[in-house]
Amino acid sequence: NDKRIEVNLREQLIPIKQLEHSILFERETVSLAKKLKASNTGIIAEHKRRSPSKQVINHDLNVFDVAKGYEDAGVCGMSVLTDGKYFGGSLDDLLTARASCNLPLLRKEFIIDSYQIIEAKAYGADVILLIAAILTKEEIKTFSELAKSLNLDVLLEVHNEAELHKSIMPSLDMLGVNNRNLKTFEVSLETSKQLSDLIPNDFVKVSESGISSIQAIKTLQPYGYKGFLIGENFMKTKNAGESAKQ
Ligand code: IGP
Repeated sequence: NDKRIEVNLREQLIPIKQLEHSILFERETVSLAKKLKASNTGIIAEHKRRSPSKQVINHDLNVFDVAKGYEDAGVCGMSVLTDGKYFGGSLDDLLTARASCNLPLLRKEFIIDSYQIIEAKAYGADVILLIAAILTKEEIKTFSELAKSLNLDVLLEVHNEAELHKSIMPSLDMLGVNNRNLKTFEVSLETSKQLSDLIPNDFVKVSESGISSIQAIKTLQPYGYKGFLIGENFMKTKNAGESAKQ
C-alpha cells in the first residue's frame, strides 16, 4: 500500500514497544473536548509555519514561545502541525510544545496508520485528528477506537455531508468542519453553518480554518459550535500568543 510506504520512508521508525515504554506515554492526557464544553470562547490555537495555500506564514516564531504565549492567552488547546512535507512541521515541534505548556495538544497530521497514533501519544499529544476525506469508514473506526483506548481525544474532520454521514460513530469526541475546500483552498464559513444541523449533539462541534475575528466566532456560536481552530491569523503576526488574547 503506497500510503504506508510514504510513512515508513519518512524517518527511522522507533519500534512500537519502545514508544509504549516512553515517559510521555505514561502521562495522563487532558481532554480538549471537555475544556471546549466548559469554555465561552473555545479557541484551539495552531502552530503553523507554512501551508500549501499560503506558502510562508511565519518561520521566525519558535514553538516553545508560541505554546507558552497561547497558554498565557487562555486558549483551550493547541494544534501542532507535525507534517513536514506540506507544513514544515515535525514531531520535534510537538515535543517542544509539550515541554512548554500544559494545554491539551492536538497532533495535526495526515493519519493513515495506527503507528502514528501511538507515536502521537509518545510525543505528548492529547488529541488526534482524523480526516474523513482520506480514510475509509473502517479506518476511522479502527483508528478512533485505538485512540480512545489510549485515552486520546479524537477530532474527526469533514468537508461535506457525504463525509459526515460516513463518519458518525461513538468513538469520536469532536466533529470538525473544515471551512477550507482542500481542492480550491477557498475558505467559507458557510460550510460550518450548512453542516451544523447534521452533526448530532453528542459531539463537540468545531469550526476549522479561515476564522479571523471574534465576530466570526460570535456568528458561529448560535450554530452550536464550541471549538474554533485558528492558525494563520495568530501565526502571521510577530507575537502569536499576544494575538490569541481575547
Ligand atoms: C487552521 P487557518 O485558516 O486558521 O490557518 O486554519 C486549521 O484549520 C488548518 O490548518 C487545517 C489543517 C487541516 C491543516 C485544518 N485541517 C488538515 C492540515 C491538515
